[in-house]
Amino acid sequence: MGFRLYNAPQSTCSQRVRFVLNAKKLSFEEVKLNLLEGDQLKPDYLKLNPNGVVPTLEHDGTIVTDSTVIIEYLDEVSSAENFTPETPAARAQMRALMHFIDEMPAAAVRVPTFNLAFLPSFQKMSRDSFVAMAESKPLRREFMMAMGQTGFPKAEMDAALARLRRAYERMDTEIEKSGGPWLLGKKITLADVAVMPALVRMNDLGMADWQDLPRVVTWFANIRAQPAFGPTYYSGSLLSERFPHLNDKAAKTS
Ligand SMILES: N[C@@H](CCC(=O)N[C@@H](CS)C(=O)NCC(=O)O)C(=O)O
Repeated sequence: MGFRLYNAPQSTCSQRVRFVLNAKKLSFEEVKLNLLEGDQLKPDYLKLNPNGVVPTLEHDGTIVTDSTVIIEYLDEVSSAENFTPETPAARAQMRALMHFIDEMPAAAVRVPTFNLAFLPSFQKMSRDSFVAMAESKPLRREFMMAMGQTGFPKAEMDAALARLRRAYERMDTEIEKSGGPWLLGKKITLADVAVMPALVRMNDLGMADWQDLPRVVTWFANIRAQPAFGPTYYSGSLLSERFPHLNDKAAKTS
């Protein structure tokens, strides 16, 4: 089996896929795209992924897009280190959580990410180049225009942080209900993998707002201790490594 992953080191969606590939010990060719330079919007890449985003997986000629779809695909084609529960009821519960994760923390995390890390690059652009860049994005045009070159306003940043906080509280409730240590109980599932990058990102930004939720604190320590974590977050995968100005911000919580 030949796997080729088009992705970006710091992309949270890419990190989900790298984690599953690494956990399953599937070797893959990694094609790194520079998102700030617009590699994801080049015609050849848009043929693979018309949304103009990473990640995209190529597997023996089959193209799979969207990180949650890709990690489910990988779990279907490789039985090593299974991440999907056995019963239809538990699988439904996992997928429902993955939808919640995509709608809440995975979407909300883009606001602090853009405001704190990417904005300085966008501020250096002329208005015309910024608008042209935003308009060239099939999926994120409106998001980019809403942010503009001054960043999301405080109210929007606060709302995103509140949505993230509600997601940590939901994680806490799920872990309590399942008996933990993972979201669905004793075994790590794709739901844990799906939410992982949002927490890693917020921790990297010095905004790990779950310290009063001990179940989530333990969950975070557990996922970071997984053998697949190190190879997934290889050097250069954290935003603070690429944008050193982030290190001037609040001290890291953990
Ligand atoms: N639902 C998609 C979202 C993919 C996505 O938003 N990718 C971001 C990086 S995490 C991206 O490529 N952004 C490039 C851009 O906004 O131009 C998935 O989960 O794969």
